[in-house]
Amino acid sequence: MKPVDTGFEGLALYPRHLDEVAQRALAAELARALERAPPYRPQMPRTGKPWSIRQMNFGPLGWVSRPEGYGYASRDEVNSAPWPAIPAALLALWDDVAAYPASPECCLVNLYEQPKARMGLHRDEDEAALDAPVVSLSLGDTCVFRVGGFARGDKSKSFRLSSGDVLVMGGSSRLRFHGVDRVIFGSSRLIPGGGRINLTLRRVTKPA
Ligand code: MD3
Ligand code: FE
Repeated sequence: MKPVDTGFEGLALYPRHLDEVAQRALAAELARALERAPPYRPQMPRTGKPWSIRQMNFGPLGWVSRPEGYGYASRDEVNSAPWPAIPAALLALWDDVAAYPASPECCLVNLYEQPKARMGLHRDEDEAALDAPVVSLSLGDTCVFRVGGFARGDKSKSFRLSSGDVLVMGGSSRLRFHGVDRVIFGSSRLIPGGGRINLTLRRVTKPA
């Protein structure tokens, strides 16, 4: 399917890229994986303030936020284990839409489990491979997310991301500010108990 025009060069939205059956299968696989590798609540650098979402990672590198700072780590220090492998369905999704000659190294799992859960305006800029796009899949409740410019105060535009939607942020949009303003709780029945799961795939290191 062709992406819809977002009005931002390099920012492509694929509505319902995953159908209901694929969404259910992936949600079930994630539930099993997250039972063995429990998500944790990240903390803000310096202040240690807890985030409103919980996170987990799949893949050789995981993105972490700790009082000591944030960045990529090769192990899960909270669960004292390597991060689990990226599910095959997500590697296939990357191959479908990323148009990049190497695999993703990180799949960050963001869990929006309560009505107050949000993600403040930020840029994804901890990766050396800034030529690779960021590929993001939404599951469960719809969210309102915001894409801005290259400085914090630039004008922004908001979009809805619903279950099965895939967003590709590449080219000149790779370093735009973005965030999740709110989740519309109860808008989907995919996840038992409600909420939203975001899976964000990233290439971190430059391919050899
Ligand atoms: C637009 N996650 O994990 S995905 C993140 O839905 C993150 O949980 C959000 O931002 C979430 O870093 C938003 C959509 C997204 C991701 C990256 C972008 C939109 C973007 C980069 C540039 C522009
Ligand atoms: Fe982000």
